[in-house]
Amino acid sequence: MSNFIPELDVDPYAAHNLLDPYPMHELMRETGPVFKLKDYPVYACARHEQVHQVLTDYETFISGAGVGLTNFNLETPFRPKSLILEADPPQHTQMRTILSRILSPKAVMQIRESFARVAEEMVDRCVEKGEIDGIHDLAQIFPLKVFPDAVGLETDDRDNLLLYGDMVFNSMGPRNELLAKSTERVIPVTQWIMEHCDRKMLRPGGFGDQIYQAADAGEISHEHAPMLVRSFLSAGIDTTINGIGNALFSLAHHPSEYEKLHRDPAMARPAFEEALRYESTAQTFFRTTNKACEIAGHQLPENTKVLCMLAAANRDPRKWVNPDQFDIERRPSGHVALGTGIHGCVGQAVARLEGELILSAIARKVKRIEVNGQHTRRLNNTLRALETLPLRFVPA
Ligand code: PQP
Repeated sequence: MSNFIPELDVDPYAAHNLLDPYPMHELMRETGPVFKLKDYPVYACARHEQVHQVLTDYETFISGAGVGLTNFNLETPFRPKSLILEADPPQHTQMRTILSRILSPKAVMQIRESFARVAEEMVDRCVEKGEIDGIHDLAQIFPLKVFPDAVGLETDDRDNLLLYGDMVFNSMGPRNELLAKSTERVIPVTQWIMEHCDRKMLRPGGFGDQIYQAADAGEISHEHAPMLVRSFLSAGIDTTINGIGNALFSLAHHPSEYEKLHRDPAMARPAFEEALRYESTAQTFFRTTNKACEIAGHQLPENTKVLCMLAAANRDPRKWVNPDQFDIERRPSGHVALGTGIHGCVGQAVARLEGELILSAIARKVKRIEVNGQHTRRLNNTLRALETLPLRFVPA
C-alpha cells in the first residue's frame, strides 16, 4: 500500500492566515484527509471526519504530551502541565469528574439568574450609548465580570486574566513573535495567577472553593486543587469573550440573520451555536500519537504531533450544506468548536449560557445591529479573536 502523504507549504500561524484562515482551510481540506506541513514537524487533518476521528480516539491520540505544537515528550512545557487539558486517563478522568460536576447543567442553572441580570444591564447600557465597541463594551466585560464572580475570585485586577489567557492560547502555537510578546507581558501576571488560585482568595461556595471541597472529601489531593483553579482562570475568559465577539461579528455582518433573531429571541441559543461553527473560537488543537497508527489508511509514526483544524472541519462541505453560509436556523449539531470525546469542553454549559444570555438580551432590545466602522483583529496562535468591533445598536 502506498503511504504518500502530501506536504503543504503553508504556515497556519502567518499573520495573513490568522487574519483570514478560510482560503487556507479549503486548501488543507482539498489536499487530502491527512497532510504534512513543510515548516513544522506535524501531520494535520482539516476534514470533519478525520478531525472527529482523532479527537475521539484518545488512546492513540493523546493529550498528555500537550495540545499545542510543542511535544512535551521532547521539550519542557512552558508552565506546569494542566491536570486536565494536558492529561490522559486515569488522571484526566479523576480531574474531569470534579470539574464536570462543578460545571454541570444543573449547577449552571443556579448561576443563570445572576448572569442574566448582568447581561441585561450591560446590553441596556450599550443600547443607551448606541455607538459601541462590541468587544470592549460587551464581549469582553461580560465574561470578565460573571465568570470570575462565579469562580469566587475576589480581585480588582481582572485584566490580568486577559493577559494570561492570551499567553496560554499563544503558547499552543510556535515560538513566534506573538508568543514572545505575550510571554513578556505575562511575566508579572503568572505569579499573580497562582496566588489567586489559593483557597484564601476564593469566596466560599464558588466554583474555585468547590474544588477545594472536593480535595477535603479526598477526591483529589490538596496539591492538585490550585492547579484546577488555574484551569478555570486559563480557560474561562478569553474563550467566551471571543465566542461572544465572533457571534456579534457574524450577526452584524448578516442583517437578515439578525432580523430572524430579533423576531424570535428564543433563537439566541441556536444562533450562538451556529456562530461557534461559523467563526470557531478555538481554531486548532493538537494531539500526539502514542503508537504507530493510521488516519484514512495512511500510516503515522509514534510520538508525532497531529494538528486538528477544528475551524476547517466546521466548514467542511463533506459534512455541511453551504458551509460558508451563516444560518442561525441550521442547528449545527456535530460541530467541533467545543471539541468532542473525553476532552470535549467541560465548560460548555457555562459558555453556552453566556452566549445565549447576551444574544437574547440584544434580540429583545435591539432592532438592528449596524457595522459602524472597520473591525480590527487581535492575532493569537489559537484563538480567532477581535480587538475592536465598532457597531451601532438601533433600539427596538
Ligand atoms: C478551550 C483548560 C482548557 C478551554 C487549562 C486549560 C486551558 C485552556 C482550556 C481551551 N480551554 N477551552 O489550563 O487547564
